[in-house]
Amino acid sequence: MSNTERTYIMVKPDGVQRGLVGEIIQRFERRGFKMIALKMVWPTTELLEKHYADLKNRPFFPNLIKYMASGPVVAIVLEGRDAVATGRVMLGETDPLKSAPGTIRGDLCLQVGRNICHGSDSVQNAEKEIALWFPEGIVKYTLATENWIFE
Ligand code: IDP
Ligand code: MG
Repeated sequence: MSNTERTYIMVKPDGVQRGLVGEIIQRFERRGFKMIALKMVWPTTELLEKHYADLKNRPFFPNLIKYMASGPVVAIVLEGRDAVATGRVMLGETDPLKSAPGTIRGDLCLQVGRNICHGSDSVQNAEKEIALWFPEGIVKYTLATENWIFE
């Protein structure tokens, strides 16, 4: 399978509280992505500051960390064809109001500070995020449907 990538997807605290974990996972499963890591974690501010290190000089950074530390998140690693770029397309724009209907943010939320789900923006950042959130590693297995998803 060419262009196989891994991406880090995270249901944010608002997504968990609003009962959207199943809906979000289902969209990726039905698309054909293989889930190779999954856990619930209440992240520390230290972990979140590492995850969002690129944004530390932005005015919204303190609120972002507060929001992300306000409850448990669901951390997911997905594998599949062009997983990083396709994950971002399925997520929609950072601002839910600019997100097309049919995307996760375009269908399920309304405000940038409560945009329910994270997805890695590059293969390099995906690798960093997966190492940060899953130091224990991912699960290796064969997906029985692989030959029905890829020719
Ligand atoms: P992304 O999540 O679409 O990759 P980033 O620019 O990486 O967007 O920003 C990370 C997160 O920070 C966003 O998902 C959102 O929760 C929050 N954020 C980004 N821009 C703003 C803003 O202008 N106001 C409030 N929160 C923001
Ligand atoms: Mg980002």
